[in-house]
Amino acid sequence: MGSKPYLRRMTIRPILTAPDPRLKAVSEPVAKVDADIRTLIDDMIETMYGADGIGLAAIQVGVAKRVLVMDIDQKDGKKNPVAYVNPKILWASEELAVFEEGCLSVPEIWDEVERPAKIRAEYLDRDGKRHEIEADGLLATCLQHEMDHLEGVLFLDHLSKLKRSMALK
Ligand code: GNR
Ligand code: NI
Repeated sequence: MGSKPYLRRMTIRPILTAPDPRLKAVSEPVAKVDADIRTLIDDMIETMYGADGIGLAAIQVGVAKRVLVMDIDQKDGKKNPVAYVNPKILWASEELAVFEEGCLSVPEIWDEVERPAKIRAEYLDRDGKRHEIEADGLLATCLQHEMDHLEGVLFLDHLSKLKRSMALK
C-alpha cells in the first residue's frame, strides 16, 4: 500500500548478491506506473548512487518488477537518472560489441561480455509515458545488462564455463 505522499526521503535499500536465489526470478510487468512504483524508482536511484553504480534493476533490491534505473553519464557530479519501466528490446543489431562488465550483485568481478552493439527498445518513463530509443555504446550494453536481470540472468551467465569458474575463484 502507499507510503506517505509527501515528506518522504529516498531510502537506500540493501542490494542482493549472488548466489541469492531471488536474483534468478523472472520479474513481472508493471500494470500501472503509480505512486508505489515511483517510490520504488526513487529508492532505486538512491541505492544506485549509494553503491556507485550506473544502473540497477528492481530485483537487485528484491522486488520482482520490470523496473530499471540508469545513469550512464554522471560527469562533473551532474546526475541524470532515467527510469525504464517494462523495457522491451524491439530490435538488436547483428553486429556485436565487447564491454568489460561488472555488477553490483556480483561484487569485485569484472569480465568482458559480447552483446549486440545496437538495440532499439521501448519503455515507460516515471510518468507512464511510452518512449522508443535507439542505443549503442555503454547505453546499449547497460540496458541489455539490466534487462537480463529482469529475466534472472547475470552477466556471469554470458561467460564461458572456464571464464566463469576463474572469475568466481
Ligand atoms: O554499475 C554497473 N556498471 C556496469 C558496467 C559495465 C556494464 C554494466 C554495468 S551495470 C552495473 C550496475 C549493475 O549491476 N546493474 O545491474
Ligand atoms: Ni547488474
